[in-house]
Amino acid sequence: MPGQQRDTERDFDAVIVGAGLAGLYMLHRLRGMGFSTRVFETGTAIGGTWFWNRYPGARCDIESLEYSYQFSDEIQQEWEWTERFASQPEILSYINHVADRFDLHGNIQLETRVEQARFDEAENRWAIRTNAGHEYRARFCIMATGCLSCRNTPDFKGLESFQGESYHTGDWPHEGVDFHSKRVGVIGTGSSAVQSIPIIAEEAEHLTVFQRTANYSVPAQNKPLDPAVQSRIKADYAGFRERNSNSFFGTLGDFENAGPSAKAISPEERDRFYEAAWKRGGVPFLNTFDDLMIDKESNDTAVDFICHKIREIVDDPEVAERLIPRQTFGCKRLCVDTDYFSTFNRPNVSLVDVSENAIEEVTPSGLKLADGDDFALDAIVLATGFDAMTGALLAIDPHGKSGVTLSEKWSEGPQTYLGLAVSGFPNLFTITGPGSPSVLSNMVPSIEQHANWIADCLGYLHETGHERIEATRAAETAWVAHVNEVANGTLYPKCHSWYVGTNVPGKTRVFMPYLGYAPYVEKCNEVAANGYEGFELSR
Ligand code: NA7
Repeated sequence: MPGQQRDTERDFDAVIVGAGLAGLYMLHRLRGMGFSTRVFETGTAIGGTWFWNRYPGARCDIESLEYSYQFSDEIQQEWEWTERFASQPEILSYINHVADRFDLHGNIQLETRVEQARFDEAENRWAIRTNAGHEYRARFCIMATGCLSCRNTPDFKGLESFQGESYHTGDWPHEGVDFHSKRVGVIGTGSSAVQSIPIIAEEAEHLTVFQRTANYSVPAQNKPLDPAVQSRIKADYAGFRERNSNSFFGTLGDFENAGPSAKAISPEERDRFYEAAWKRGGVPFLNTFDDLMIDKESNDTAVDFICHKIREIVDDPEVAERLIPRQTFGCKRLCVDTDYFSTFNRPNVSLVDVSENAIEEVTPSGLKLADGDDFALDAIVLATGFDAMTGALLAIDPHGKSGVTLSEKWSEGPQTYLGLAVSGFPNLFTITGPGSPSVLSNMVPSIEQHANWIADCLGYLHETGHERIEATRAAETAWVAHVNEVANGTLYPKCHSWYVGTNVPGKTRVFMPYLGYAPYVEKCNEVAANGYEGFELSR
């Protein structure tokens, strides 16, 4: 606890794993409370997601004025966003600006991967081992490892034998990649692919897109941020934040609710609302009607609208049919694009369906499909996503009480209390862990809410003379059941997606995020107000 005597280079009140938006703010909070804190970060610099994902076109799909910290009104007021949806370089500059302003760098150890974390029951401390073989100790271990940070690279036969260049969108070279006069293959059609394909297509001699599942995408309608809009929001930033945080997803965006049900109005009127949402752009399209993610028939009306758009945009009817998604709208993360579908009208772009005819192997000169078709390529882009929500946590191999590992505990899917703590793993916290709104909310406010909750909790433990906190098994079981019950009342868990872990072979199918930001925050506040209900506190 603050002020205790110990080896200040190896022994801390708290260790934070990860120096992205979560780790940085957590550090700021704890340091401000007098806790000795060390952040370990694998990367050569801070920024997390926005450090690694530098692929062409990488951009946030939440509006800039919302996707930012609110803990400092000074930063809120002085930082000028230039676009409606900020690009990766702009977000990374913002993160560095915040870290410089609050002088955070001194407590961050870069190029250090945490390889194991073990709870020492006798001492009530975590022993944290890094890739350099060093061991650090801390009363509290806080995972700020990100929900989409553990890359999913399919186990393609022969990948190592490829003579050209290969890249994963989540580990893009800092110096950029020149695709001019290259035959490029992009594998995947999720958000990373949808953002990068139109830009790679402009450079490449030829681009082949290998699509396993066609995805819904709506236009971003990104544009320079109108200074008048920015000033208006800044004039009442607190009110703006408040309105967002009271909403179901913790973000409102530019959006007009057209009513409780897509079925309640005439098809013509409905399409007028969809058309307006399409023109406004962005993920809020999903919220046009309240029942889009609850009622399959209503959902189908959005499907019809978007499929009609795809057929309208794409010239070749056969290509258009291949681009038409077959799954429930929105149950895979909705993509937000700039010119994605129209890119398939370019003469140098082709679309290959690998849903039935899978990629069999990577050869020294390209890709081969199951039916023997092969494609000569100079570069392969793996836009194949992440082992979402649990991958980065499990990679740290946490060992809790009695040496039980997190992978043993989560063999049937993640079990957490509030997505913040795990029974059997005292003094361990997970920022935006599975079972919290996380990826189904605006990540930055969710991060701040978790970091504030954890900081307050640590302050409470200190003041009340407790050294240890652990979620009870009963509270955890009830929470996991509640997360599932809420999700099962919707269409979200209905298809194959990283929300349910089915993108990673062998991963147990469980819906991982919690649906409902505002009710979730209320629950967390209640738990704290009731003396950390559902947790066991001890000396
Ligand atoms: P996603 O959304 O998980 O997309 C990955 C894509 O890669 C998706 O189209 C996958 O098809 C495809 N994929 C994965 N493995 C294979 C194999 N073996 N063969 C062919 N295709 C494959 O990841 P993103 O990086 O685009 O986006 C992640 C999130 O980051 C995004 O939602 C935003 O929140 C930010 P599948 O659909 O599984 O059939």
